[in-house]
Amino acid sequence: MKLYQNPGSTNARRARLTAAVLGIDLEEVLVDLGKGEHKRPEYLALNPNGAVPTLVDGDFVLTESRVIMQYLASKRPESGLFPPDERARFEVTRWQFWDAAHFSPAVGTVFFEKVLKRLFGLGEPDAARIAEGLANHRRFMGVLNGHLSTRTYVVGDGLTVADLTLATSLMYEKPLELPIAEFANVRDWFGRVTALEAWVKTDPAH
Ligand SMILES: N[C@@H](CCC(=O)N[C@@H](CS)C(=O)NCC(=O)O)C(=O)O
Repeated sequence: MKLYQNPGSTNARRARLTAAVLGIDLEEVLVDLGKGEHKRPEYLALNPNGAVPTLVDGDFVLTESRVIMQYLASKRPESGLFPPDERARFEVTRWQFWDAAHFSPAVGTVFFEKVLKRLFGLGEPDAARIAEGLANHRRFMGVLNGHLSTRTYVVGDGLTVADLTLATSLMYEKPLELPIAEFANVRDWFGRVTALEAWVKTDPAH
């Protein structure tokens, strides 16, 4: 299987991290976002959104990081990363949707203002937007922290793609100065995910 990816991308990391946990060797194809390779016609033919990641498995092309995670985990059902139990699968999907709709965009606002604007010369960070992103982030961290008050992992008793999805949204916690320490249950859970060998292996700085 081929994965079109960029190591600095959170969405690409979701796929790479899942593959690494599962011990699946992906043929990784670097898409240089700085050079605009994701907007070239040959790439747009695979992924019309012009974004990474894209998974190609034979004649099957799959975009959207969170469903790529489910697809990869389905290749190794015994891993439990996408659990066979129907309710557990819906729970996992619910948290992945929650991440895509709420958790990740709040962090994304802060990431855009603090990192991407500087990187691509898009002007000065907007303090009001940062404050708004952080306020939303704190609100959603409270939700996750409450959920984790009685759990080790987000769904069921073991690691699933829900954990990998949500933890990846926090991967830039240090440069963004995210207030993880204020949310003890999230902090402890995040510590468990970041202790995984696969997490270290897929760190952009690795
Ligand atoms: N919903 C998509 C989002 C993909 C996405 O936005 N990827 C970013 C990198 S994290 C990207 O390629 N951005 C380039 C662009 O949109 O121009 C997914 O989850 O795969």
